[in-house]
Amino acid sequence: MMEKETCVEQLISYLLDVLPEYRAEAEAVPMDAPARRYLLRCLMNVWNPRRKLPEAYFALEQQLLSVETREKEPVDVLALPEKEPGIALFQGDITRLSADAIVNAANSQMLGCFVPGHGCIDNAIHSAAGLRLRAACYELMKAQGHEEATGQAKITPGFALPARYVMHTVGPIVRDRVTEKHRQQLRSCYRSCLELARKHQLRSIAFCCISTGVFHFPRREAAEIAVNEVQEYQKKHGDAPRVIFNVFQDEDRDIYEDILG
Ligand code: AR6
Repeated sequence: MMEKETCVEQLISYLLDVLPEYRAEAEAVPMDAPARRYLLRCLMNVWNPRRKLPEAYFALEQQLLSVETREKEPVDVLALPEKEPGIALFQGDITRLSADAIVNAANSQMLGCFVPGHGCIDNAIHSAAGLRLRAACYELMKAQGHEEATGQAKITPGFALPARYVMHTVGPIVRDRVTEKHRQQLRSCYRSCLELARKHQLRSIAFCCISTGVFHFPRREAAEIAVNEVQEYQKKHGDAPRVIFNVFQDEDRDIYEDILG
């Protein structure tokens, strides 16, 4: 592969060809490697899938992202110790997980996060998987013809991620207090993903803490619902996949440690 920095510059240049409105801003970004890499991420985040990129962009992006994926040291989820039969816990970045599927906390547009450099999981997953993920989501959503309902899930390849698939699910948005409907919708997110996993005969699935960030579902209650739904499902289906609860923050780790004993 060409030098990483050259690769980043080439990818920025491809993106600016289809996003000329960002050219002036991009030119003002200093030439140091971390700033240029961040610029690339931001341009990827704002890319509209109707602006056609050349195949060469996707090929080069795949090269860069797969090197970065290796550098982040993928974690084999089947090697994680189990908290109870069929359930493991992992604290850290979900884009490191080498699982059959990781679960993304999406929104109803289901095209990933368009806010440049945003810290949500949707942004992290799309940025690490590459723009073929947004293109794949765009095709699915175009075929569907309407926004994704809360509690449903869709599956795409993982592209440059170490995970084979990504499941995209839309959790409930909590405004002031949690209602029974919110609880049912959150249960449904977990169940829909587990159903998809079984349908695709997957052996492992890593869930993030759906809805507990931007969507404001209280963490403790969300974790109780998540664990309960997974346990019930695994009890009912002998061929249910191994589940990894992926926590990011210490507070969530403590909650899951407590619930899983
Ligand atoms: N790895 C694992 N977990 C993470 C990571 C990561 N790299 N980054 C964040 N988290 P959120 P939501 C955790 O807000 O509440 C997006 O903009 C984070 O600590 O990402 O379902 C979508 O486009 C939290 O526990 O998702 C939607 O518009 C969890 O991921 C909206 O946010 C979920 O936080 C969805 O909101």
